[in-house]
Amino acid sequence: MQDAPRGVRLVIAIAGPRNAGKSSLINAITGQDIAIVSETPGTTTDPVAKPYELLPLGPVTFYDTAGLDDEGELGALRIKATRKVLLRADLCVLVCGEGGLGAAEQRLLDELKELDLPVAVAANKADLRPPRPGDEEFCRERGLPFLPVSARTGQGVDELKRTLVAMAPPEYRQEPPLVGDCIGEGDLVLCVVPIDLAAPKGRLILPQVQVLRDILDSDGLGMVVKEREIEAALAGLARPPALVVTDSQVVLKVAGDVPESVPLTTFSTLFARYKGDLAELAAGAATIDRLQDGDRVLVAEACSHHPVADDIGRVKIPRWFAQYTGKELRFEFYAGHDFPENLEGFSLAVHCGACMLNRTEMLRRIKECRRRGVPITNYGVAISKVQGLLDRVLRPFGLNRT
Ligand SMILES: Nc1nc2c(ncn2[C@@H]2O[C@H](COP(=O)(O)OP(=O)(O)OP(=O)(O)O)[C@@H](O)[C@H]2O)c(=O)[nH]1
Ligand SMILES: [Mg+2]
Repeated sequence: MQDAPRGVRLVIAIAGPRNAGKSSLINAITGQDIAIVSETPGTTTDPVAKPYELLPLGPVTFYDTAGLDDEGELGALRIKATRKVLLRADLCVLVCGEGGLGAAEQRLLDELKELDLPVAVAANKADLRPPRPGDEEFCRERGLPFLPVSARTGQGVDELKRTLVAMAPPEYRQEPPLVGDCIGEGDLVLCVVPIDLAAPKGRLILPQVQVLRDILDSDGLGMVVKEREIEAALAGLARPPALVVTDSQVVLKVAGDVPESVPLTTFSTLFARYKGDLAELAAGAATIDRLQDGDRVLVAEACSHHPVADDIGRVKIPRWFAQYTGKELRFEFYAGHDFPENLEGFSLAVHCGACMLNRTEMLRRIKECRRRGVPITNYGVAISKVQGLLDRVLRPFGLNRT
């Protein structure tokens, strides 16, 4: 747990006035006596990091901090250190004790909201007296979670943990499964991998390898064929595969060869779910139906590779889009780590499969598109859409979603 890279650990800052019970609350959350507690205000003087496994989220770091109402010259320095922790945190819990939310705490809450920092208010010492209705109302008006808790009795602590998990930015929630949730032990998955000009010499590409590995991790049976061998492969099987996963570029042919009763999806659809947000990318693909003559479509790739003759992003996508929509679209190609500045002018962004990006980065791009009002989809989902097969390749997840 201690080995999780810093970047993937969610940082949760615990702040509030002295003696509110910040250190006690960290102990109550973690179920350990790791933070020093005393009835003397000003016990915690420096920010202290406490690693913890907050399930189902994963590794997090709680920061215990000095009271925000500390006094004197040293107090001012401590407050400064606490604020620094707050500014770098992913989430914040404002703990208040007997005094409830004072003017200083109210100001801080407004400031944190301004900074877009998700914050929950823990009204601690609920065993001594009920929280003040005015405090709850203050939080409700601002859409902030307000939880009566007691570090002493444990009241409300589980609810606080659940709230923190729900508040975490989506990229910190546990990785969704790749394919394992769609198959059971002993199930056969038929993978269709075309070996064409774009295929690298002597190896499979990373998404194919990852899917095969996930099948093995799930105690499934993986079988790999080229698109020409599907019929022969199916004919030789004693029972139909539990799932067929194909490269999107040949999805039309594969859909013809695989009976409707056999679940079919594409590597890109699996990765849209695993690396991004399948619902959002599918909604983005649906906007292809609304494209008009002259609309600008951004084709974005995470890494720059030398384009080959039938390059998927530069050649095949524009051709398939033109055939499907019958419109004169203007495609612009972009490779690199950031989206272009003037993203607003695009009617749609079509992103590559993001095999070189991690989930956090891909979700950041999806978020950026959403904030700037540009629908986004990815290569594979878009290809299934323009081949008329989007519903079919999404179906396995509808059936297996719990
Ligand atoms: N009754 C009751 N007492 C509590 C509760 N939580 C903390 N206390 C007591 O409040 C006092 C202060 O607790 P701490 O956890 O040290 O408070 P803190 O916010 O970390 O204080 P500083 O580090 O001094 O800023 C201690 O005497 C705790 O035992 C609670 O839920 N109920
Ligand atoms: Mg303390």
